[in-house]
Amino acid sequence: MPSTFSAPKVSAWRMALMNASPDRADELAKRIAKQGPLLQNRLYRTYSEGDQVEALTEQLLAAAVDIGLKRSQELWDLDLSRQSKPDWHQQGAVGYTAYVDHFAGNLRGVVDRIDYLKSLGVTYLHLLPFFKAAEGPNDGGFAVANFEVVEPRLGTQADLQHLTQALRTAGISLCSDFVLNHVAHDHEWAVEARKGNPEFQNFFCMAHSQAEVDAWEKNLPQIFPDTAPGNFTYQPSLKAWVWTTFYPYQWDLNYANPKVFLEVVSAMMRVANMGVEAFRLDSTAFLWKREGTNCQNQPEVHWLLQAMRAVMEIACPGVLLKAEAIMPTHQLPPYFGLGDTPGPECHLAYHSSMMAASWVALAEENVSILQAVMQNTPAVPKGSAWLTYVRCHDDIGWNVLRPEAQALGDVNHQRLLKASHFFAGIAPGSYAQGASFQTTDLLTAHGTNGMASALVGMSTAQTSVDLQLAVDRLILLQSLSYFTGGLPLLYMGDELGMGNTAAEVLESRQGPDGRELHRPDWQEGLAQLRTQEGTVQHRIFSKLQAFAELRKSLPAFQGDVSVQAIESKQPTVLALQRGTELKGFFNFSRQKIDQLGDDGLAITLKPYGFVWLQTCVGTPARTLID
Ligand code: OTU
Repeated sequence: MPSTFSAPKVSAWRMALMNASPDRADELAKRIAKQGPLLQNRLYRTYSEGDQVEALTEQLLAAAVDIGLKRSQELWDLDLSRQSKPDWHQQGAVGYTAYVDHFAGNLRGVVDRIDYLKSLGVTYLHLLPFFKAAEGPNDGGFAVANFEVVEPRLGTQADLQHLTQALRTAGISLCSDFVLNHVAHDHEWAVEARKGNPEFQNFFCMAHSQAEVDAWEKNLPQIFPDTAPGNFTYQPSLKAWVWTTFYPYQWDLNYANPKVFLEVVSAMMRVANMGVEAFRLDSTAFLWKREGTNCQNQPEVHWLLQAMRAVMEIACPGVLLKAEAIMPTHQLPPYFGLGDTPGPECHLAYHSSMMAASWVALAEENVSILQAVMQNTPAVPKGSAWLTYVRCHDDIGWNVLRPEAQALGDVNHQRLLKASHFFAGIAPGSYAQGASFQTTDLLTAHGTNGMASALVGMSTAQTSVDLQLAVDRLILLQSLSYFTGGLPLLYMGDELGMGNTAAEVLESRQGPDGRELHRPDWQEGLAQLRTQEGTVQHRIFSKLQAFAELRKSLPAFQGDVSVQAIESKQPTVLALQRGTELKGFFNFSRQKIDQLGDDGLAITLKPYGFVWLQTCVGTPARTLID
């Protein structure tokens, strides 16, 4: 296929700078001087062919300059202030994630919830995909038909603009998903491809024979083995199999074609100019396909993310990049630019292993896997931070824990299987009311669905003692997330102990996706209870408020301060050290633990209790919260 690239005769971005106001031109030129060589280097590593890389660099720089020049004065100034204070997002950050429709009906409704978010100390709001989604089933908006047009069901471009402004005034950054790996089958690129346009056919990954499909499949895992088996979908109009890692209507993009990278990054920058301050880079791990591998976490993924970061640093340096790579612990650090593919990469990354392991610890009343995960978690580079969470809109995936389980002697992942049965409520003695996800084979652990409150036993509690224990479990998990994270993220409803989606609502939802179980609609009644002392809602909500306050007030909670597992005398207790002055103890058992610790520390933890301590040399340890 002939390259669509050729280097322009006169550099477009140099021309643009010459015609721009001197202050912006100077600043953009400075940023290009700093980031340009890095950008070009990462593109060389990815695409190797010289001419092509030079042309691509030129076009990316032209796009970045264009965005920089068009940035509103407010956003331009924000960039400058964040450049001079790169740790702006590091202190006291608290995140919240929600579907726009379930949370507030539409984007305008979200504006009305800002005070509520502020009362929880939220500084970062991730709204699940709100750009135009595929007609029909669309994976909760993750099948994106247009990267830049707001989904009409949820509002207009003006509503988005208004929301970003209102959030910013309240000190909250809006995070938007940016689905990097695929587009919807009715995105114009896919439509053009189906019409026979070779330029757009080259935007997608395709196989041209069953044998080719089989050769790839040999090494590929399946994300939705029950509802979307396989990784390819035959397209009669193309006489080819389109690569579809997720659902058949989500077509994987071909990043081996530099045009794809250019188009995607350009669209992302235009969205940044709408006032979005952070991007959740969905399914980052899958962007590069390489024969003979599982096509995940390939080095090119990191070179491309670093190139993306460099472009964003030129156009809109105040914007954060967050990696969504639901991968085993040892695969995560490279998304911060650590390891064999070094360089500035994402500011934030989901710690999915810590999340899953904290649930295993609860099921087993044993912290060994969780402790191993913490031991395998390196300190993050300056300016970056782990995103910690208890639940999100997806299932809890157990397979990310295989390496730790295996290293502890669980070669067949029986412990993970047991945990998944426990939370599906099918293990004897289980208090949980979740459901297995993509697991028709009961002998494999894939994922578990359910709202946190249902998984900790709030919905099965028969007595006030049961309920108390269930709430304690929920608070324990949140206390770990808030203690450990640089950005702890709450999933809508968990701050109120909201239960699973009601059965009749589930029936009305489109598509057979089990994850709808934990996508309930907002319940105003529960929200009202949060201010009434003695209610479960008040207990949970006020605890979260207290966590947020502490995180704001102590420098040791800065996002890049390292957290380490320290010796714990009890197999049910996780002990952590944060920086030099904080310690946290988390009891995952229903037994009270007496006299934990040494060094003069005599700690008692109630069932599912925890404590955060401030320990300064020479003074007795001070309890911050328990
Ligand atoms: C992400 O998910 C999204 O969070 C899901 O909601 C989407 O369905 C998916 O991408 C496709 O866009 O592995 O790194 O429940 O954990 O699909 C990408 C399984 C992912 C998800 C998994 C995840």
